[in-house]
Amino acid sequence: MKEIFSNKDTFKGAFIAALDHLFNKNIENASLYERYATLAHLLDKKLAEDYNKTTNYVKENNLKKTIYFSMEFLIGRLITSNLMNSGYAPIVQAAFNDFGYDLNEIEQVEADAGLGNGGLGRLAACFLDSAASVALPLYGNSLRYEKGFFVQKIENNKQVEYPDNWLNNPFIWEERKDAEAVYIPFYGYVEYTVLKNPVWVKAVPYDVKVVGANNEVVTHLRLWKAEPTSLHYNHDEWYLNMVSKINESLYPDDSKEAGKYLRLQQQYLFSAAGIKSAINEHKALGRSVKDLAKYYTFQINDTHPTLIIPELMRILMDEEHLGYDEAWQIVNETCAYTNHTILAEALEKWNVDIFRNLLPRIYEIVEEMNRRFVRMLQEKSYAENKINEMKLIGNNSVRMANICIYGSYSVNGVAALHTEILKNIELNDFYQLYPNKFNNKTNGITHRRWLLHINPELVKIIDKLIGTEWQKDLSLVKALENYATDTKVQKQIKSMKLAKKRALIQKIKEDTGVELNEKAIFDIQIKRLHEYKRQLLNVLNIIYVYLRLKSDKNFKKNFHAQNFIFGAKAAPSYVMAKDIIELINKVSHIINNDPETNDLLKVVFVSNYNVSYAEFLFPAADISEQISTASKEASGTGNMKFMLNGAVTVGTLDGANVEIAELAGMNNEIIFGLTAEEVTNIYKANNYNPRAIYEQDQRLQDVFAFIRTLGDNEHYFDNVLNNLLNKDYFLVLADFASYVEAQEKANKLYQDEQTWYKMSIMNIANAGFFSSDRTISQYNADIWHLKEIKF
Ligand code: 26Y
Repeated sequence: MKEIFSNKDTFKGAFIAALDHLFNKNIENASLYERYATLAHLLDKKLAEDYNKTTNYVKENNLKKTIYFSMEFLIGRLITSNLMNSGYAPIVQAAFNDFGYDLNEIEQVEADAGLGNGGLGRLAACFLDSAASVALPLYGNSLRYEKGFFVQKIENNKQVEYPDNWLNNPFIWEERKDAEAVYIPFYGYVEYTVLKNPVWVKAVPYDVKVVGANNEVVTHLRLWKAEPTSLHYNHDEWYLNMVSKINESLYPDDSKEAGKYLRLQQQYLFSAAGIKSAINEHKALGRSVKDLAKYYTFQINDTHPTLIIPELMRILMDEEHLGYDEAWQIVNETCAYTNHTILAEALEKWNVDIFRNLLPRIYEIVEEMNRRFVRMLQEKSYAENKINEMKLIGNNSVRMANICIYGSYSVNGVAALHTEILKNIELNDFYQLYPNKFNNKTNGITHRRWLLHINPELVKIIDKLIGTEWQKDLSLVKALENYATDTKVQKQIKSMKLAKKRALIQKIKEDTGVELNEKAIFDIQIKRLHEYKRQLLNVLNIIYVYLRLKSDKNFKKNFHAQNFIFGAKAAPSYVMAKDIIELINKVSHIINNDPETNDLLKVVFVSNYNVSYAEFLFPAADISEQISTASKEASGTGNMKFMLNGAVTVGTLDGANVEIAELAGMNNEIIFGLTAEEVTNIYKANNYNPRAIYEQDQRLQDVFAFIRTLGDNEHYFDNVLNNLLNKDYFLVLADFASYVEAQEKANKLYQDEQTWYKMSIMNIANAGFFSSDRTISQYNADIWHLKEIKF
């Protein structure tokens, strides 16, 4: 294999032979898929060498590992990162040029691995890339979902969900490892700590290689698949159906009881299987379970893998026969927890009956943990109401975050502000109890995908000015600051943006039929649809601008054309979020077809926003919309991708926006709205009156009147409007005036090119901190303490 990728000619020869061998085709008659599959096969085989080398190194040097447990890994297309990180992209590119193949087109044949739905899953994917790239033995652990997060189509202005059958074509990058299968029990009953008569499920690992950048390190992401096993005596319909459901989809509908069982079952399956395979490996290497913490950290990505804590207790006590205290100490030195949520309703809780029924022995262990935890609090003279809030089981539910904090040696938030809110407000009781566990790890993104891959135009500009070393160490991009006011460089940034806008314009034209003006400001909000992210605030301003363009000549004269672009999926059962999608689409049709404003204002909702779409959107943006209600967005990571590609943030001081503004300079972003502290005070005072704001603001009245005309009947968007008037929990109306002002300021600033591109360059130059290489290095320095793989 070695020689195949060593130069263009050997690669060409191998490719021709493989195409013939695999598909009985030649260069001319091979289909796009066959070209792709042949390339992927060859590359995966080649990567196996580095994978084996890495595996052996880690084993022979007895290196500690981090297992990153996450329900989601939103990895997108692997062909992209694998070609780039392995360093073989230029050879393949050259060979394909000779064949008359378009590598880009071939890459696009690969379905996005949509094993996630949002920020948390994409963060996990960036972490895999970064950990391998900084040569740390970190391995992902998750489920092999047969269907990814749904494919979104917009029909009749509404979101419609279609299944994402991403595995329809074989997933070339995975390797099934039968020999490492483990068996997981559900249901049954407990007699003297022994689980009797359980329903056994076989869990088989599928390993997907993760390639470090130019360092020959290849780790893996382990995806578990549930299968029937002969350990279970009766393969009846119920059993087979139960097993087959486990891997069917990510976040199955849990509005009914069966769905809740299924979700908990998914969580236990990948948690228990991951722990079991780590312990099997640990013991096979002749180590004592008492030394587990020396060799593993189990990082818990949000609460979904919480069950590793009681599961590890179970193994240590029931299978390894350690005493409770000794087992607990090991668990407490091995597990670490990352929190990604502030919204109280998002903190996971499981109904006690479901939990106990599905996982009887695990429930007993959680009960015992709870008993000891409560006793400890009592000994410390905690008041009863405090204890009731903090205990692991309360109000008939098992509280996953509480288990995580109690069972972990590290608890981290994902941005400075987020961690402060956790410490001082949301988790303050726990912080007082365990001040040393709490720490911050501000999120990051892999600049390899989110700059090197998606924006070669910008890479070229930077390379020319400061050399190429920054590609390895993104903090060095800071040197670009020296050129912030250089008009020649500013012009280069402007033409980079134009090139990226043109590519996006073409894609949007193909997808939606809407033709965007390339001279306009590209103002983009792409993220999950959630009320706290306030896509609604964006729409209200758009409508206001539209009405003003039609009524105020002076405003129109001074307004620079602006394209507002949205991409967002709403959870299938989230009615309000779906209403907002419909509102955006309705508004866009009216605005885009109004000849009076047509050349100045366009609104586009791109459907099925995913990693691959994101790759077109981030580089084309002038304005990054980060307008969540302050205190609600834990971090955001899209904000960092925009920044790195030279967009200016219009945002609240929320999540990582705070650090973005600090690093790039407050005057290089457009910050508006209530602060987190003000928001908290409004909630505390409990006297927020959105209707009063509405009644005093003619603009809001006009915008609402416009929305009321959109329905099929007069009351169509009542749901949305009444919510704003009567409740407005996310303070949309409170921030409206300030947001309108920020938008006006942005539009004006954009017209002053020297100022705008200075701001843009300052953003790029200060994005170095947001490399996930930095984030991972901090996790390692403070939490994991892994040694580097050094060949
Ligand atoms: C349904 C329930 C179990 C659930 C499913 C998914 C709860 C939460 C999630 C996902 C949360 C998520 O994606 N959080 C985001 O994590 C990012 C990475 O840290 C942050 O940047 C972002 O602010 C946060 O909303």
